[in-house]
Amino acid sequence: MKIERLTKDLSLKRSVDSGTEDQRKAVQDIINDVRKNGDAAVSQYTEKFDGVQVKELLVSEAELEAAVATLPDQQLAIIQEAADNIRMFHEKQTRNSWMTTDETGTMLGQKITPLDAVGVYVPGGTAAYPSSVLMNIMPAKVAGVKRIVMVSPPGKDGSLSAPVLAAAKIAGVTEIYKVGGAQAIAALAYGTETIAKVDKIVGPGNIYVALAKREVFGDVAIDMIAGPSEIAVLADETAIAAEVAADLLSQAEHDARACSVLITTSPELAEEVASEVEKQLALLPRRDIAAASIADYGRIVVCDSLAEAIDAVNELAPEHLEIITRDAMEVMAQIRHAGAIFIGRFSSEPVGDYFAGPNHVLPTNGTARFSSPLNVDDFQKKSSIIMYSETAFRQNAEKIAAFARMEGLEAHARAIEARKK
Ligand code: HSO
Ligand code: ZN
Repeated sequence: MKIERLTKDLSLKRSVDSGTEDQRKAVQDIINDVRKNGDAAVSQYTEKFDGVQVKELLVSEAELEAAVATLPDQQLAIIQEAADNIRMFHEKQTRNSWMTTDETGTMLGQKITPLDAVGVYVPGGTAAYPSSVLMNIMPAKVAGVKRIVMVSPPGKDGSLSAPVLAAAKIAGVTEIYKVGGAQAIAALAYGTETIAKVDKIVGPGNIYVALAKREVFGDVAIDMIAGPSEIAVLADETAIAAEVAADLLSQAEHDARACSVLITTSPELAEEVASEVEKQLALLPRRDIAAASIADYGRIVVCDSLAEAIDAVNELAPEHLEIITRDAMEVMAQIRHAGAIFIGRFSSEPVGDYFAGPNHVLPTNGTARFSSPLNVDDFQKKSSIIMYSETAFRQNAEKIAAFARMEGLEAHARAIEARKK
């Protein structure tokens, strides 16, 4: 990994794939076809892209049970314990409806209502992570969403991965369909004979899925579109190089376009981490992916002071930030932009990816400047409640009518005056 001094404008390269014109066109065609031809179009695209004929889109209860039964008890127990931690954390986020009242008897408030139906996309192949299934379904569950629909592309044998199915069941999914790609997004957004439409679609996917989500946005809600994983480690000379290197590589193995950065006040640590990364990289099963990520997006930045390093992190607004320094809590207080902040050497990023409880669906590509981790609020909405008392009405009627006339809206003014007597 190359080591550099911090320059004034730390412009770190990150990867955004916004797709080609051809890809966009292909996605639009698929969506239109599914809207027009429903299940028939879905089956046809599944055969074309996934190379399999699926007779039943819906995963039956028996099929689900059978898949779960193939997992060792120990693995099920780990998924269950992670799910419990995630549930407990997200339960802290729930809001209550509220009402205020004043001396005139007027009541004002906010009513919280969960979304009726949510779709969760789960990618196929090696990116089918049971942890992400938990992270996407559990906040919806805690929010009180009644219908949670999971979709995922079937493998060549027409089945879905057993750990993914187990995680979905543990998280409390209500329906699972074997369909992926843009056709799955279209089915969720507009409905087919078998798949009833949902109100919001969440979950990561390939470029076709991302483009399809963009395309249906407005007809349904969508979550943020996630870019490749990112990790920044902010460390001083108290950090242990082998641990820092291992953490950088943990995200590099996700994707050749993942971005791993060390920002440090210690030139010695910088040297040691650079050589540790090389050493550990050679021993990783996914070394091809990790090596490409480190070569293209990996950086080690040396700063003159901790203050400078903190500024650099805020500028970067990373998805994940580890702070491994003296007085790490005080450093954390000065971080304004990061999706998730991991404090101290025992808070290695995979602790949060799998188990601690906070969500691992986080803002990437600098969007931590204005976005938050996936959370319970993403699955609820608010209605305002207004119950004006007669006293308040009579006190304010003239002002309200006058305001309406300021806007030239006479019917508004008369609606108020109709009740004045
Ligand atoms: N670090 C990834 C989430 C993940 N890690 C899933 C392992 N499995 C993006 O935040
Ligand atoms: Zn990860």
